[in-house]
Amino acid sequence: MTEEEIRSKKEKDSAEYSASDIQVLEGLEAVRKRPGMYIGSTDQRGLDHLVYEIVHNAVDEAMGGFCDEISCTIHTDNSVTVVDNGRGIPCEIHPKTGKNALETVLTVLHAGAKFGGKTYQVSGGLHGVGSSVVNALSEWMMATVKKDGKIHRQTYSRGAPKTDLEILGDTEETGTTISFYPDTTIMAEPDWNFGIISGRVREMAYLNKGLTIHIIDERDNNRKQTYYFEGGITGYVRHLNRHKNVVNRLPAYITGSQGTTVVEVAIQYNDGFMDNTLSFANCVNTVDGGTHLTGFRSALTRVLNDYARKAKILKEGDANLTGDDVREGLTAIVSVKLSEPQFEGQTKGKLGNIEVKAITESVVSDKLSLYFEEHPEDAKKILDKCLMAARAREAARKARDLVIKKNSLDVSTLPGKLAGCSEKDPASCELFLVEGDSAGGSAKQGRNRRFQAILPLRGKILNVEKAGADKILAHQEIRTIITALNTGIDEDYDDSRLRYHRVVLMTDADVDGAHIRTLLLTFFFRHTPKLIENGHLFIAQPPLYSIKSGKKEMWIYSDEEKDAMLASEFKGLRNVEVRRYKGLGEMNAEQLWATTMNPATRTLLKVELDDVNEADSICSLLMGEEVPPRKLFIQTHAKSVTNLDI
Ligand code: 0RA
Repeated sequence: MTEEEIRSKKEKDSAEYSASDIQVLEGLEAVRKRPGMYIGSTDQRGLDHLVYEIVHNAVDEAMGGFCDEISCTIHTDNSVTVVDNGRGIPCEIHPKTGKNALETVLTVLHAGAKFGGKTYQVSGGLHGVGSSVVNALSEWMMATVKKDGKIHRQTYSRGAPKTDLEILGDTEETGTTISFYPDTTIMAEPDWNFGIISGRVREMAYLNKGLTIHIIDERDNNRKQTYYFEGGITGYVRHLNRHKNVVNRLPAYITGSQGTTVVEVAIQYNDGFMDNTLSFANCVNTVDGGTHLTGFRSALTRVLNDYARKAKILKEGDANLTGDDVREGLTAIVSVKLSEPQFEGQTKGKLGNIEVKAITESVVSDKLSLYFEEHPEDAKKILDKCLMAARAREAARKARDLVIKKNSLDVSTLPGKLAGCSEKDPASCELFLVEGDSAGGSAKQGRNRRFQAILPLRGKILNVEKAGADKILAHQEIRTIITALNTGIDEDYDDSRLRYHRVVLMTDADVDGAHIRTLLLTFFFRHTPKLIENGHLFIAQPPLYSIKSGKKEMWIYSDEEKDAMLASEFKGLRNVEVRRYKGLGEMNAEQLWATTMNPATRTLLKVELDDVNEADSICSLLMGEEVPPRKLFIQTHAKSVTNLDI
C-alpha cells in the first residue's frame, strides 16, 4: 500500500470504529485502566477532581449566563450531588448514535457532539474530558434533568447505562442534577474534606460574580456554606490580601472584551514583596500561566512606566521600572473567558491560545491607563511602592555582588558547621536542620553518616516575611542553609542542583521550636517553593514522652497515645515512670537516632502545598505585622498546630 492508501484506510477504520459501541466501552475502559491519566491520581486528591469536574460543568453553564445557582451536597454515605438551575443537559435522541444526548454526554469520552445545532462545549473542568470520566470512575451515577417541561432521569454504573432514560413527571423548571459515588475498586474510599471542596467552590464563586454556590455537608449536621460575591474577582483580591497592609484600598478592577473573549483583571498592592498573581482561563486555574498572563504582565509594566513618565515620577535619565519592580507586593487576578481554550504543558496548567496575549495586553493597557487617570492617588501610591522596589532591588544587587566576591554561596565554601554525608547521590541524601548546637551535637553523633547530613541552627532565623532580599542574603543562618542546599533561591532556584532530596526540619516540641519551624517554613515557602512542591521538605517528629516500667520502655509521640498506653500496656501503673521530653537536647545520640532519625522507625511529616493561597495567607498572618488576627489563629489552632501543613 502507498502511504496515501494507508492513511485513507486508517481514517476509514477509525471512522467505523468510533461509530461502534465497542469504541465507547473501550474509551471508558481506558479511563478505568489508567485513571491517573485523566484525574491525576486515585487518592483523595483524584477524588476531589471528580467533584470539581461535575461542579465545573455547572459553572460552565453559569459562565454562559444560563445558570445563577449551584449547590454541592456531600451525603452521609459520601456520595455527592451537584445541582444547577441551567438549561439542563439535552435529552433528545441523537440522530447519528440513536442514543439520547444525555447518555452520550455521560458515556462517551470526549463527547464533543453537537446538539440542536449548538456545540456541547465543555470549557473547563478536566479540560474537556468531561462528566463521562467521572461516570467511568463511579460505582453509580444518577442524572436528573429538568427540561422541555419534563423531568428526565437515567442511571449508570461504572460508565455504562443502567436504566433507559425515564420521564418522572412534569416541571416548569430547568436544570441538571448529578449524583455519584466513586468506584472504590479503582479509587480510594472517599472521605471528603469540607474545607478543601469549599475552598475550590469559593474560587468559582469569586470568578463568576452574581453566581450563588452552596456547599452542604450532611455528614456534619447539614453544615452549610454559601458563596456569592457581588464584586467577583475584586472580592477575591481583597480576600487574598485580608491579612496584609494594602497600598491601594480599593482594588483596581478592569474588564473588556474582543470578539467572544472576555478579560477581567483586579489589582491590589500590599506592602509585602511577593507577586501573587493568579490567572484563570474559563475558571481553570492556569498554574503555569500562559498567554493571558504574559499579556497582562507586559501591559502592567508599560502602563505604570508610561504613567510614571507622564506624571514626572520617573525623570529623564531614570531607568524604566522592570517587571519585577512592578510586581513586588502585587496581588492580582487575571481571568479570561474564551470559547476554545487550549491548555498546554504536562499538567495542562498553561493557556496556549496565541491571540489571547494581544487581547489581554490591549484590554489591560487601555482600561488600566484610564483607571489610573481616574484614580491618581492610587496610581501615585502604587508607583511609590514600585520605585521603592526598584531601589531595594538595586541595593540587593550590590549586596549580592559584594557577598559573591567576599564569600560566595558556593558549595566549596560550605560552613564548618555542616556535617556532610559520604553518599553522593542526592536522591538518598538527607539534610537535618537542627535547632540548637547541643541537639546538633547529638544528631551528628547519632546519625548514619553515610546519607544523613546535619546542619545545626543557632537561635531564631530571620523572619523573611518582614525583610527584603538584601537582608535575607545577609543573614548568616539563611546563607548557610542556601549554601548547603546548593539550589539558589527565588528566580535562581534550580531543583536539579539540590544536594539532599529530603530536607528535614528538626526542632524542639515546644513553643520556641514551633516558632523556629514556622520561620523556616516561611523561608522555604517564600523563596524555594519548588522544594516544597517537589516533595523535598519534611518535619521530624521527635517523641513527647517516654514511659518506663521495669524493663519495658516506650517512646510516645502524642498525648492521645500516652493516655492510650497508660490505659493498656502500662495498666496497673506500678512503678511507671512517665518522662516528658521538651527538647531534642534531652535525648542522647542513640535515643535521637532511634526515635527521630532512623528511617526504619521514625515518622516524618511531609510538608505539602495543598492550597498555596491559604498557605500565603497563613504565612502573612503568622509572620506579618498584624497581631490580633495572629493571636486568634494561634488560639483556635493551638491543638492542631503541630500538624500544620502550609
Ligand atoms: C449544552 C447544551 C445545552 C445544555 C448544556 C450543554 C448543559 C450542560 C450541563 C452540564 C451540567 N449542567 C449543564 N447544563 C446544561 C442546552 C442547549 C439548549 O437547550 O438550547
